[in-house]
Amino acid sequence: MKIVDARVVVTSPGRNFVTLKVETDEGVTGLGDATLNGRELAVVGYLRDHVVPLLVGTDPHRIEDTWQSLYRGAYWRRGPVTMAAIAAVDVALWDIKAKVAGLPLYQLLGGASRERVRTYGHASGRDIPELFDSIRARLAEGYPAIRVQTGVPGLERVYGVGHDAASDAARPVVEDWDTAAYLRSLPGVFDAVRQEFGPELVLLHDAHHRLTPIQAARLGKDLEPYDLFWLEDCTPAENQDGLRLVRRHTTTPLAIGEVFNTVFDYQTLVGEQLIDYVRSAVTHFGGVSPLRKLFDFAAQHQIKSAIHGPEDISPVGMAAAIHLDLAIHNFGIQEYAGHTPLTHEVFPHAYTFTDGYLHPGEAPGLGIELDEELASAHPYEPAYLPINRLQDGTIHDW
Ligand code: EZ4
Ligand code: CO
Repeated sequence: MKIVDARVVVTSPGRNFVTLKVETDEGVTGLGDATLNGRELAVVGYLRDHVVPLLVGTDPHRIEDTWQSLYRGAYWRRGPVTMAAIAAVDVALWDIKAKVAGLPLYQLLGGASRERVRTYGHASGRDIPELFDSIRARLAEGYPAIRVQTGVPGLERVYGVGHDAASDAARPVVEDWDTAAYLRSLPGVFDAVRQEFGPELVLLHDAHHRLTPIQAARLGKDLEPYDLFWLEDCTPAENQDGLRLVRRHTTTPLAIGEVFNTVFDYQTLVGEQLIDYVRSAVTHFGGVSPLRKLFDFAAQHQIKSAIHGPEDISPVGMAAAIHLDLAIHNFGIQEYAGHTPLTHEVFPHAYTFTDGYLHPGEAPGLGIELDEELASAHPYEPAYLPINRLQDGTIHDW
């Protein structure tokens, strides 16, 4: 079997998605997601100009060898553009292999370790009443776990609260930040949520890398009474040493990794068990092959999976995630923000979301297709993630 062509399709059925379609001489095709929110076209160029020409003529069954040749052969290691491009190839080749085998991908990854995949959804509100309405909406959709984000008193516009959480303008929108006000207000928000919704609802919170280690340690301690499932991205975790301090001071579980793209980013965090959940996405981590290896490394330290699943992971990336979630032993939870109805039409899929749980379905391969005609009717639209400024104008981490 040989790869005869590979094409990159960019479509924007609500937001931008980059998809690689690999074609073989036997007519079997595979899809991979290469979407890098706000930097989409960098990955398109990487794939079109430097990866597709290398794929044509190779054997699609040699997934590991192809992965290693793209990773090592580039000489320039790691980074989100490279790893998103390699991820798209890896996932497309797994799709082809599983289709040829006539099996859903999870069967090739060891088979199902559970019946269904638990998810969490997003609730947010500028104030408590708006937040409660949002939580009730997620509960009505069946979500068994909910990420809670709120406005901060005195701030006009906070990331992910009361508007589209990601790429929503052709230039970055400016949002506000004030760490002291946030640290003062958030414990009261969780107190109100617990009083309204009781002790059993599974609650999460994302700090979007905004805190220093000592601030994160304080927040973790202050949130302990509210029994969070996790506190996510409490600090910019590329400073891995900082997590030692956070960890010494709080028993609030920690989740990190959506911006990481190789296992090397996790050496200290996993090796010293400084976190509880690894958050990388198939799409940004070089694909199913390396993410599976990360989960095996994490398992040695009783750390579980929590694959990143915002709206900007395409249904192709989501499908790959759900197959992995079903197969691995140390599954924790799957983020699932859902997609617009038009996105589901552009990417018809076998996976299902029922009562808050996902299942990859039983179609051979990833169980996903791309309606190229519909995709081409919704072309790329320039869009950027917002930026964050303190009240004096200083740029801040998210
Ligand atoms: O900010 O996917 O946990 N989810 C998140 C997301 C990310 C976006 C960035 O593209 O933090 O909302
Ligand atoms: Co996050």
